[in-house]
Amino acid sequence: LTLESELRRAIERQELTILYQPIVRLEDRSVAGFEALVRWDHPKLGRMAPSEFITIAEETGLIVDLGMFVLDQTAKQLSIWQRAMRSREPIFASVNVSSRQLLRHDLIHDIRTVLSRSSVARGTLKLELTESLVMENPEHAAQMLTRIRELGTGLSLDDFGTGHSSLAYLQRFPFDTIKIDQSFVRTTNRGTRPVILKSIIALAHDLGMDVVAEGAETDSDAVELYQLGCEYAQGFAFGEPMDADAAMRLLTEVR
Ligand code: G
Ligand code: G
Ligand code: MN
Ligand code: NA
Repeated sequence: LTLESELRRAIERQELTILYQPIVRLEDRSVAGFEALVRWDHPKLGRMAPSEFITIAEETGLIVDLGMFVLDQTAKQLSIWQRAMRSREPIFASVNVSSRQLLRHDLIHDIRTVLSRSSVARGTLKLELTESLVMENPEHAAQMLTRIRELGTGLSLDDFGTGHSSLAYLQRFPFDTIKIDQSFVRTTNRGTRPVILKSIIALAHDLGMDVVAEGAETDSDAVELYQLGCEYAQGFAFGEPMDADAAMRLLTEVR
C-alpha cells in the first residue's frame, strides 16, 4: 500500500487522533482555548506528526476529508468542554486550515455543517491560516474569509512574521487574532526579542486584534510576554498537545 492509500483508509476509519494544546490568559494562566493538532497513528510507523503526512494530504486532495474530520471532531469536543464548564466564559478551539480547503473547496459549506451538528457558543470555533496561504490568492481569500467571519467563526493569522506579505494585508483580511510565530519567542537573541515582540503586540492591538504568542517554553517567557502587553500565550510552559480527556481535566481541575 502507498502512504496515500493508507492515509485515505485511516481517514475513512477515523484512525487519526486530535491533540489539543492549551492557549492561556497570561494575566492568570487560566485556559482560554485550545489549538487542535492532528496525529496519525500508523500501524507500522507509529504516531506520525503532521509534517510527515499533511503534504501528501494536500497534494492528493485528501486534506479536504481530513480537514472536515478535524473540524467536526474539534467542534464536538468543544461543545462537550463548554457544557462541562457552563458557568465560565466559553473556551474556544482553533483548527489549522490548508490552502486547498479554503481556495479550492467549499469550506463555508463544511463550517455550516459542522456548526449545525454541534452546539458551540457563537464565535468560539476558530480557524488558523498562514500568511502564505492567504497570499496565494488574496482576492478570493478575502472574500471567503469575510463570509466565514459572518458565520461567527474566528480567524487567526498563524505563524505571524514568517511570511512575505506586506503589513497592508493585515487590513485587508478580517482576522481577529494574530499568532506570533514561535521563532520570535524562542530566539536566543534576548536583546532584540522584547523590541520585536513589543512592536508586533502594539500593531495587533492598534488594529483591534488579539495576540497569542507561540512557543512560550519557560516561566520567564510567560512573565516577559505579559509585561510586553501580550494577553495570550501557547507553549510547553503551559502544556504540550494533549488528548481530549487530559484537556477536560485541565479545564475542570480545582485551581
Ligand atoms: O503538532 P505539530 O507541531 O507537529 O504541528 C505542526 C504543524 O502541522 C502545525 O503548525 C500546523 O500547521 C499543521 N497541522 C496540525 N494539525 C493540522 C490540521 O488538522 N490541518 C492542517 N491543515 N494542518 C495541521
Ligand atoms: O505551525 P503551528 O503553529 O500551527 O503548530 C504549532 C506547533 O508547535 C505544534 O505542533 C506544537 O507541537 C509545537 N509547539 C507548541 N508549543 C511549543 C513550544 O513551546 N516549543 C516548541 N519547541 N514547540 C512547540
Ligand atoms: Mn497553528
Ligand atoms: Na503557528
